[in-house]
Amino acid sequence: MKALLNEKGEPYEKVMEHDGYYFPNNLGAQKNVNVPAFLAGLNELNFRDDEICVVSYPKSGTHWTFEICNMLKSGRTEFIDTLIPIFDYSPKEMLKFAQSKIGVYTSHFYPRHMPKQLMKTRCKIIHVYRNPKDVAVSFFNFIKKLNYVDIQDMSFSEFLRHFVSGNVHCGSWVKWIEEWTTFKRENPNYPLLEISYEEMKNNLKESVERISNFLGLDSSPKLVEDIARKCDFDVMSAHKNSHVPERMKNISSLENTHIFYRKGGVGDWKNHFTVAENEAFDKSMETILPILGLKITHEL
Ligand code: PPS
Repeated sequence: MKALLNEKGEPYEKVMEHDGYYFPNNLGAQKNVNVPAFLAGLNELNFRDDEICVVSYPKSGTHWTFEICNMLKSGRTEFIDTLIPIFDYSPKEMLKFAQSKIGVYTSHFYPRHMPKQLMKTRCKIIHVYRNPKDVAVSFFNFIKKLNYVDIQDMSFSEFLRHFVSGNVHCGSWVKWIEEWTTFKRENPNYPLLEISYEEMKNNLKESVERISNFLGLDSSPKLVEDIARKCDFDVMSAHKNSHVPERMKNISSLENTHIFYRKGGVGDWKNHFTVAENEAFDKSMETILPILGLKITHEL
């Protein structure tokens, strides 16, 4: 167990440090879990090769991409109204339910922490990524809503410093992206699609089509169009806010709000970063972004 400290030296969130990664303290919806034993438990799960996993650094479009994949796979434009299956947080019974009914998962893990059988079976992986400035803003606003994180008095400026140095759960954005881009480079034949939040925002229909093609599904143009319409932020967030899962109460005291849906746009960082912070952030990323090899878009 490790406490992430704020700039006054006080703990603001508890994480589990293991193998170079900050796992959440509520792995599998349980407290103080032994991380190696938890990962070994995930390694016992078996997967079919038509199953899919969306991997992402937090706040990059996980829920959005999950719903799209589920609709494409099922051929029906129905949302999943429970908390989505995620290897990091879902209780075992939820993952088992997902295995029997859905076959689409999500995760914020590094490649080496993913369930071994999923990788061995070569389940399709979709890596959704988002520009780090909007990720930082979304992350900050999200964890303010969590009842187990104590950042009510923290400014965005302070949070940004923690985000940049990797003093947040799941660690540094750069390191996370590096881990997955390295995996892709070293495993060029692994079925993995990289898609950006901004690309989806810019043209959702085309993005749904791209995901469908990658999954090898022969989706009709009507299905693709219906999914794009249904997963538009306004439509999707309105549905989610009127179907708040019961288990949300375990993580947030906000009532009648689906805390995973906020503004759903590109460029909200402009309302949070000062000019100086923006310049410093750009400078710190100057040499790193080209090495990561992903097209990062900060505005549309
Ligand atoms: S999490 O907690 O890591 O799983 O969060 P994640 O789902 O990755 O990201 C949450 C952000 O995605 C936005 N979102 C959407 N944007 C556009 N269209 C749709 N349909 C959509 N659904 C979710 C959500 O609002 C969060 O971003 P912010 O910027 O905070 O609004």
